[in-house]
Amino acid sequence: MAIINQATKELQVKVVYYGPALCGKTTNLQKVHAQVEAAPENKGKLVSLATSSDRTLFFDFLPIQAMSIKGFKTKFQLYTVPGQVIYNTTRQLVLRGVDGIVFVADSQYDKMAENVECFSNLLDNLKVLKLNLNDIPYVLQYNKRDMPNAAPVDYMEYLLNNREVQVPSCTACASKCEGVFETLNLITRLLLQKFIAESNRKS
Ligand SMILES: Nc1nc2c(ncn2[C@@H]2O[C@H](COP(=O)(O)OP(=O)(O)OP(=O)(O)O)[C@@H](O)[C@H]2O)c(=O)[nH]1
Ligand SMILES: [Mg+2]
Repeated sequence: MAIINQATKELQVKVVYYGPALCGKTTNLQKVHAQVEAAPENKGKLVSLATSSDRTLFFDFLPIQAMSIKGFKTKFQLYTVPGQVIYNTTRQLVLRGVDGIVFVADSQYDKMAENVECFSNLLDNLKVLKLNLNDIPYVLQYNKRDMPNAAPVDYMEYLLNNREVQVPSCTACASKCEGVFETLNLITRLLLQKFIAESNRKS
């Protein structure tokens, strides 16, 4: 449910980075923030709520201003959920009103079970919110490609990108800022396509 403000001609979109513990969600936002900060027209501040030794306990939030489209100024709000299983209620809270999802998977072989479990947890949490992933644009990021025990991309596609419609995916090494903006571009493109299709249908 993107917020469209006809008066101010603004489109506000909420993107949630979802994935298992320590897969690199917060790192993605930190890298985006570092670039956004360097651009003077952008005043987005990264807010990390309640972290303890680098673990997200509530969520991170980063607002960024994107391009104008069809006369609308688009504002993206990027959120991360806490990956730790005990914070599931918080994950549901952060997912409320989500427009697009980036599922960040950890490429290390020994994290595959956690990736798969987390993806099914995402479906469960959406169901609790009466949402369906079929209606929500989402992309997959295979992060930590630099790790020596990284699983082949094909295998990760087989495990995680196996729904009726395959979605865009990309590899990343978020800590080196590789793949971070590619991922953001993928989800942005899907969301803007949806917005344009919907506004064409209405007009
Ligand atoms: N080697 C490697 N390390 C990474 C990469 N991306 C992130 N990390 C590291 O992984 C650790 C966890 O990253 P975070 O971004 O805090 O993970 P998170 O998904 O936000 O974790 P939670 O908040 O607990 O859910 C940090 O030490 C990062 O520096 C990567 O691509 N490669
Ligand atoms: Mg985090």
